[in-house]
Amino acid sequence: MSRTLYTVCPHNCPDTCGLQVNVSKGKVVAVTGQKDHPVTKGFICEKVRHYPEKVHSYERIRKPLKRVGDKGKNEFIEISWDEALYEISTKLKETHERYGGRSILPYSYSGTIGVIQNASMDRRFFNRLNTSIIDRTICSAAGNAAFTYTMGDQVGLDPEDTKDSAYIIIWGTNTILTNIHQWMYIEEARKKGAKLVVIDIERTETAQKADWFIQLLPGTDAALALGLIHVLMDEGLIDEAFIEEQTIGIDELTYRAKEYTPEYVEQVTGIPAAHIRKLAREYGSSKASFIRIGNGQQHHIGGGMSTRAILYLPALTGAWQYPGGGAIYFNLLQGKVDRTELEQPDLRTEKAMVVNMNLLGEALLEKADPIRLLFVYNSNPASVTPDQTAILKGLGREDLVTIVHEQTMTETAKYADYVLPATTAMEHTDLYKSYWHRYWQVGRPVISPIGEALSNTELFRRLARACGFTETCFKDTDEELMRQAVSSKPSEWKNDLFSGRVMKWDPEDREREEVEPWVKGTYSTPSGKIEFYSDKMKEVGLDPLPHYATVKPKKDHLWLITSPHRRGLNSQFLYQFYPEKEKPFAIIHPDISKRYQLTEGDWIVLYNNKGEIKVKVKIDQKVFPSAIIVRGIWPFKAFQGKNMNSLTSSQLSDFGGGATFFTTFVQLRKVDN
Ligand SMILES: Nc1nc2c(c(=O)[nH]1)N[C@H]1C(S)=C(S)[C@@H](COP(=O)(O)OP(=O)(O)OC[C@H]3O[C@@H](n4cnc5c(=O)[nH]c(N)nc54)[C@H](O)[C@@H]3O)O[C@H]1N2
Ligand SMILES: Nc1nc2c(c(=O)[nH]1)N[C@H]1C(S)=C(S)[C@@H](COP(=O)(O)OP(=O)(O)OC[C@H]3O[C@@H](n4cnc5c(=O)[nH]c(N)nc54)[C@H](O)[C@@H]3O)O[C@H]1N2
Ligand code: SF4
Ligand SMILES: [Mo]
Repeated sequence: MSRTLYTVCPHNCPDTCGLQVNVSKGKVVAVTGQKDHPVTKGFICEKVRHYPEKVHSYERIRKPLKRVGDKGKNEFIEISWDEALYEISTKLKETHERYGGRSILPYSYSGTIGVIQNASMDRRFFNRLNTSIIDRTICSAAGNAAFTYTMGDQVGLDPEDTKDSAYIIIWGTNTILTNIHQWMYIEEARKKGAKLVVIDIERTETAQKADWFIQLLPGTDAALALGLIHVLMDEGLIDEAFIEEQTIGIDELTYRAKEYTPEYVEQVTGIPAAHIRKLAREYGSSKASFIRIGNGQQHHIGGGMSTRAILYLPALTGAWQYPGGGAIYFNLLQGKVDRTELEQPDLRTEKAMVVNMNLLGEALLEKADPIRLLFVYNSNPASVTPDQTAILKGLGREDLVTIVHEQTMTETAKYADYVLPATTAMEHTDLYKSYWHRYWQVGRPVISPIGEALSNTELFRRLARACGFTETCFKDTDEELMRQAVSSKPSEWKNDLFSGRVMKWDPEDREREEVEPWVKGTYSTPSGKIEFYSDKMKEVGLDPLPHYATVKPKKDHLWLITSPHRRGLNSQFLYQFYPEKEKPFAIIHPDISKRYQLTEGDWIVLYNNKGEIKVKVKIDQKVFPSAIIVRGIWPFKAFQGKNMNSLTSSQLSDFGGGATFFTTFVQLRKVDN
């Protein structure tokens, strides 16, 4: 007999699904979608249906481990938690005393995006130690900055409204893979007659299902958006009243957009001018038009400007005013978490040194003011961060103390001095809030921790005690932390939430104007309006208007696009369940296979000034001829002791300090097996 329990998917995925978990004899035996969750509706992705194997995998770390072999060699002995806490707290205190808090770098990101396990007790702990902090730029920093400059915040539609959208553009996202429930709303809208356009460099699973697939050259989205703006203006397809009331800078924008004629944009993007005109006309003549802005167009050097230019489209047509009209990128504004109480920034008494997380390799190799202790949790930087060779070199430093809190022996954990066992969402408590839909939910453990695993909050509570921190905030329980995260919300709403209900924020529209600023037309930009022209950008030395900046591969160089894999979730899952069947491969266009005399199944080496990697070839028309696609962030055993992030660019985006994984260029040569 199994019991049916409920919790929430913790992964960095917009859908934040409610999960139905069957538990028998203390083990998770099946995971499916929660049927009465208004967005999940009983359906989840294939990855998480594999949770029983993931949670109970023999690969789970069960006890604290201490390194006995060389760094990176995966040689450890088991120690007790008492020993681990004593030794680690001693190292933290010693490092702090000798070199100052700035020599300690905590590195965490999105292993779980649950509110308290992602950021609460850990932040308090590191604030108290005055450590350095990371700038959290690896995912959407450039796009977020574009939203802030343009609309004042990360605003967006309620995805439930997109079932009423009349014209839909999926722009640089592979929605069927990366946001499956958005796809379900789009299907509903299409049944009611909506047209779907997909703009991508690859004819992806999502593109194949579109009414119209528009393929463009990588990194040219800003030019396309400006071309559409040009046509919308030229043909009077803009909403003058909305622009007058809710925006500033239309004259400057008009002047800028003049340069982007469809003929010029054709040369840049490879999209025929007639198609650019047609797209603008269709988009502009539909009121409730919706753009799902993806991260693919953003993970480029021009990612800030391209996101900003795309975001102008619903402001020009006034689409925001209509149910199902507008855009969604990362919906971060809705139902804010009370962060100050959770993270206690006042515990910090010194200004923190900030390290851009995309430049971790550089930071670890910095000699002048070195990082002496690295504390990794909730992330796998050796695998997911660009400039992998530098990171591995940094992690190999004999004088660096590395502590990793993890569920399994990741590429990062192999380099640790101490590896501490971490619980999964099945074993700990958390409060969940999506960055796409508007529902909140509490997840409580459905099984006991595997081995001696501890949650993030419990680890930092215990470390605080071991360090002798006496502030009462280090004693807060998970229940207290969750309540602090929503302290400003009404009690009846909270009572329902903590009793286990799936709760929408906000059913009574208490925050509507703030979450949907177009309702009243007041934005949190300096002018209070949508800023087509931004003085703030000018002040910091940026172009106050959007533009397209050329990035072209040199002769014989090809774009390398390492987009997400269906069976992976960033560095998790891939290779775990089908290690024999599942191998990475490089998808190339027939033009490239001809040029290099390659046939399907041949081996090639991809190389650039950062390194080289051997990979098997697949030939497919669906790729842009000048791009190679290798999907997924693979464990190193799938290649030769590294993965594609040993080739990806560590240059930062035009603004926001963002990652530019997809503006990577490689050359290729054929090799024997
Ligand atoms: N080449 C390339 N690289 C990329 C990307 C790409 O498209 N291409 N995408 C980038 C993007 S968008 C992102 S967001 C980043 C994501 O990078 P990460 O945030 O590092 O992503 P994950 O691999 O999901 O999670 C990291 C680790 O967290 C651990 N973990 C899970 N839950 C917990 C927990 O409760 N406690 C602790 N202590 N650990 C836990 C998991 O076991 C996993 O090893 O990767 C980036 N890297
Ligand atoms: N299955 C699965 N789901 C995931 C993840 C995963 O690893 N696996 N990761 C999660 C995370 S952290 C994130 S941030 C999201 C990301 O999910 P999305 O927002 O979908 O972004 P990406 O998948 O990075 O890229 C989407 C598409 O952009 C295309 N692309 C690349 N360059 C360009 C370009 O220059 N222009 C245009 N128009 N398109 C381009 C790629 O071909 C790809 O199809 O997905 C989340 N969901
Ligand atoms: S990974 Fe995404 S789609 Fe899959 S169960 Fe989790 S939230 Fe849902
Ligand atoms: Mo991400």
